Amino acid sequence: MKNVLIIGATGQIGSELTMKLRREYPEGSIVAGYIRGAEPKGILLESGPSEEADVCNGQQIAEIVKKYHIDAIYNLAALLSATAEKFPLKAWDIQMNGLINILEVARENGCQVFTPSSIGSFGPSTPHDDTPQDTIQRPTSMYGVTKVATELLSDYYFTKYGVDTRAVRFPGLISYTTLPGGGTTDYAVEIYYSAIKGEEFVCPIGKGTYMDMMYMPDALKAATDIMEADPSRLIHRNAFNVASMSFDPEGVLASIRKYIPDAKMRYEVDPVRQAIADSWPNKMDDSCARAEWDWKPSYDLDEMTKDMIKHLREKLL
Ligand code: AKB
Repeated sequence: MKNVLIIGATGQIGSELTMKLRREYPEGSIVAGYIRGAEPKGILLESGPSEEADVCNGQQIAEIVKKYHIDAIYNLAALLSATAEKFPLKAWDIQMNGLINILEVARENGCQVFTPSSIGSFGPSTPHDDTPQDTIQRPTSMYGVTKVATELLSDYYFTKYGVDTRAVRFPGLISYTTLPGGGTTDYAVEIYYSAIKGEEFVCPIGKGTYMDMMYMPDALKAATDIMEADPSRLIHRNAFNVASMSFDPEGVLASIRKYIPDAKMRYEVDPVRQAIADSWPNKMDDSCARAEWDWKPSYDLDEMTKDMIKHLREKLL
């Protein structure tokens, strides 16, 4: 994999994935794809090519793929779960019509494609503990509906046309570089910012609500390792459960208090986010990813907290 197009390169995952790929493939073109109003800035702009790449504009994507001889596309364009509940048609348009544009371009140009799925692809009837790789997927949110359809459509393009589609089901992702926006798991990032600023955190997710979470370096490793995995070992493709930690708001607060003892939190539960969180797994079983492409995370909750606090202190204080 040498020439890569990242669609959504200025978002939470894209901003860090683009930089990682540029470090790992200095000889290739790692193109930062953005939409108008979310242009790359600073090091992201200066360290490599960038192009306007609207997932809903198949022609625009095809031109970029041809111009840079793109081998792989990371399709990270999505409205996250809480925002998708507000704008379900827009979420459908970006996540489904956008995806089919990408898959068609990939089919015509021989590209590999990564379109992430999520813990959001599961629903209330899914087993919530040790959620298996292959299990019931009947989500009740628009985000979840699009994520299940993403998995199916990506598998379809692989079996029908041989497009090399691969993906993981991301947990809530925690990072200090770019804030997420509109997700159910965003609280697990925001609580760190509040603690560093000495502000009381108002938590929109209720006590005892466990969800899978992951630190960004592990998420980026999952995204690149699955794309480089030996295809002869892959029994699954779209998409693998990947897990590293599971906690509720009390758990992350307790971890932060090991470093910032006076960190404060109170609850003001948002019913929309809470309903989504309640329908998602408490903790996924990722043994297929471990067996088929040697997935292994590096960070647990306390290791992540230590690193987050160190970097956020440098960034914010
Ligand atoms: C969200 O909360 O919507 C996302 C996700 C888990 O996919 N972070």
